[in-house]
Amino acid sequence: MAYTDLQSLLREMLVIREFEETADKLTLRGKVPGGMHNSSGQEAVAVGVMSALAADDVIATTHRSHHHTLAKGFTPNEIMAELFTKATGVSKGRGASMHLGDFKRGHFGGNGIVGAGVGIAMGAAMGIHQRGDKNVSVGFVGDGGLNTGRTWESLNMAVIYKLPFILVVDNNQYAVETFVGRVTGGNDPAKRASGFGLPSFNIDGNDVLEVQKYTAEARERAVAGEGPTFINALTYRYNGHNVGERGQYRTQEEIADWREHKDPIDRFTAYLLSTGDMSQADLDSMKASVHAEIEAAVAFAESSPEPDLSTLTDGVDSGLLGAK
Ligand SMILES: Cc1ncc(C[n+]2csc(CCOP(=O)(O)OP(=O)(O)O)c2C)c(N)n1
Ligand SMILES: [Mg+2]
Repeated sequence: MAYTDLQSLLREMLVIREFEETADKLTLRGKVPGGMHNSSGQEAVAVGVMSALAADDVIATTHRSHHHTLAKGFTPNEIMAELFTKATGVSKGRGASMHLGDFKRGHFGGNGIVGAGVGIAMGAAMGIHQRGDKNVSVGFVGDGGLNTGRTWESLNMAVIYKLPFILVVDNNQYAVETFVGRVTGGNDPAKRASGFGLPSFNIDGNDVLEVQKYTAEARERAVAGEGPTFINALTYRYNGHNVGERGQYRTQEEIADWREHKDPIDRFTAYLLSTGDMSQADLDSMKASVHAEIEAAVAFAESSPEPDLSTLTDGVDSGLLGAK
């Protein structure tokens, strides 16, 4: 089935949700070495941002990066295989869940250092600026990373050099067990950012079209030489911080409220059905094709070979993620 642009946004969010819930179960069964951070609930941030970017724009992300990486156009096969640390994985089985990326496809990696993606993305924006390319670089950070020095040092650099940079806070409201409101002075991220002298917005991160709109406008400003934008996208993480963490620091009522009333996929599905952009039959066939795609990714990962030990140091000297 061919999908319209709007339908494709929904399909990508469904892919992410099913990928994450499947990978979560496989992690509990011991198939994913090192565990993983589930992004269920945060799909609209990833899909909204990425749908407003050009294919050769750059992103750098965090430890919670499957949704960003899938939305950037990487396949469930190569990401699932990486989670299984197989040779066919996007980082050739050497990176696992937190180190997905490929410089050649504009993905400068996830990593385990909270806030580091912002600095990396700002550096990439500096490169784009110096070459005079008409691209943009997006740095993702969590609400926890909103309180690290590097985030603001990077933003300051981006402002003074007018870099083509977008800082996106994937604000799921918790840093492990800590609620954002308890640790964020001023409790208004956009107001804090605006003090650095750039357009700054708090937006609904569970509304995929709102995220797309703000990102598209930020991109337009960036490629026109007008500098960076700060976007704080409010969303919610449904599962524990990482697989196996039970989340006793928040109430079941709070989780149920977000799942039942604010879910980004349910909201967008209802919108598409109500406007006639999609029929129930289209939705059913889309869900079936997503299910088949994720099942195939698991089979691909299961049947892929382990990395060959003799290739262990290949590409290390070049420092490139995904280097041959
Ligand atoms: C510099 C640094 N400090 C602390 C940690 C430990 N740590 C790992 S994830 C995390 C919470 C991050 O929260 P947030 O930025 O909101 O991202 P989320 O997990 O919600 O996606 C912390 C404190 C770390 N990995 N790196
Ligand atoms: Mg968080």
